[in-house]
Amino acid sequence: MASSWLTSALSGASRHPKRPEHSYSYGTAGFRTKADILEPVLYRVGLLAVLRSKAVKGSTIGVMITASHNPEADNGVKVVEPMGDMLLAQWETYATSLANAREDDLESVLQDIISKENIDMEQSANVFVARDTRPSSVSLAEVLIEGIQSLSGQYVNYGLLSTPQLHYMVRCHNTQGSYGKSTETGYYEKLTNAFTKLRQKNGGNGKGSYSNQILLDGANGVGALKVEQLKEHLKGQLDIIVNNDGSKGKLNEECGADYVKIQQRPPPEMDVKPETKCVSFDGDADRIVYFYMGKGGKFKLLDGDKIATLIAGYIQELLTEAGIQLTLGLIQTAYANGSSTHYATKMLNVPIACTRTGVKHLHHKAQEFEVGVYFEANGHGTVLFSPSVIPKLDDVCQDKSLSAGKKEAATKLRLLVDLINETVGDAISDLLVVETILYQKQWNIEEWNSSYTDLPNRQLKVKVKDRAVIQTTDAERKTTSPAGLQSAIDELVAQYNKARSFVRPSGTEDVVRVYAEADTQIAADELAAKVGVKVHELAQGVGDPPSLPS
Ligand code: 16G
Ligand code: MG
Repeated sequence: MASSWLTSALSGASRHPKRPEHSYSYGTAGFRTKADILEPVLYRVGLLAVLRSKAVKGSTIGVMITASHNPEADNGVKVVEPMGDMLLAQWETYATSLANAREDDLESVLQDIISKENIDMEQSANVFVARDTRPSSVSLAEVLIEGIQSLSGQYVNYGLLSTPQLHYMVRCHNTQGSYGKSTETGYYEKLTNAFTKLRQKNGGNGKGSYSNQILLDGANGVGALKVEQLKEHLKGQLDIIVNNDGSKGKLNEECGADYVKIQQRPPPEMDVKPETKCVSFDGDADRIVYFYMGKGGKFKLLDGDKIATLIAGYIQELLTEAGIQLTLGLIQTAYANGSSTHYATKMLNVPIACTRTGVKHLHHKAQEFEVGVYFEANGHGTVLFSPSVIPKLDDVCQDKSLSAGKKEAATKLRLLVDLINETVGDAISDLLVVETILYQKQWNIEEWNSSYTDLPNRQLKVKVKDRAVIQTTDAERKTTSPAGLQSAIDELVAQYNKARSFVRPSGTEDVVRVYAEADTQIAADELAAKVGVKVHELAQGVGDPPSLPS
């Protein structure tokens, strides 16, 4: 006779049947597709989250319902590990099998996970649930909860949260509050307490051209709502004006960090005056970019690389002032602008590591340093501090034999640790970190932007028969297949100044991505197009090859 949990799980699944024509994959950012085909997936993710919680002896697991920067009609779901990290790779595979299992196979897929992971079905389970502002998220959350309950899991439904807020809640809860209180107020209090103290310490002589005014593009998403709450705790220290707050426009439509980065222009809804500091979040507020309109109305983007170098440079300065030796590293991907890499190594003296695209790769690499700053150029990033860091900082703060200057620098670093959401890139926390540093330096956005000048660059997509024929190595900077492609790229790159180019199969779209940078925009455009033509030629391109700029 089937166990009662199994009967209950299977009968729930039959209420949310999976259609044979749909297939799903738990990719780098969870399941993500059209919202109207996600119901069976949400139910099964409910089952998976309970199993994961049981597998980690009842620690709390998080489930976030969002499709981030995708259009409003899409949705998605991702699972958060007990310390706030992303789901383990092995469990991504289980998630995909569960989501795709035919109803009559569901029992064996569940039994397989239980036996491989040696799960005690008597163990209690707990899941934290949150969602973004998509209209479809409400009913999808109900289906998810049905899945959790069918395996007798406990749950807390936080309703609307940003993705990083949910990651934070999960970590706080599993570390018995040592990371902070697992409430939304606890989140704002932790961040704004650290922010206020750092602001007092940094003093800001008011002589520079720093302005506390920020024009925010909330992507018509959850970040806009959360910033309004943050403002109550900031008590006027920042003057944040929220645009695209969801009151009229659609989520991510002509707004949001992805729009601004790809279109290289401000959202049309925003009235951007020259030199005004602007910030754009994505739909679930785990990405942030800054921008402004420079002289002559030229759009200027300060992306993840600019943010990362600002933060890494600040940490480096404080470590030097405090006389503390820690291994500090900046983790980038091949997309990082060559100027940012050059600036970090030559001017800031911060070592660089490069990983494959995808947040989890950067996150893992950052864990190899005592202080690991990681950012993708698209604006997703944070800082990780190894467990040895806080005791080292506390020692300096308390050492009476050290100078006041050293202790002060260590205290600032200690506060910075509290200001950063280490679980995942967090647009709100990153904004507070950037504003702290700009205030300390008394920089306006133009001064910050001039720390280095991005090399002109171009990205293109090439459609090919099967993008899996493109294989890469060296953190995606070189191709190993198809034969002859890498040598062709090398030859083309050699014809331009300060040039670099790479190609990689996209993880989220059926295309091959081409990146090129060079000393001028014309050169970067030409190089990207020529590399694109080579990809088309050597990897069985579909449709027309990229055309060369005229
Ligand atoms: C996903 C990744 C993002 C990466 C992007 C690349 C996460 C949470 N998200 O959105 O980090 O930059 O994919 O897309 O890992 P691509 O493979 O299509 O270029
Ligand atoms: Mg996002």
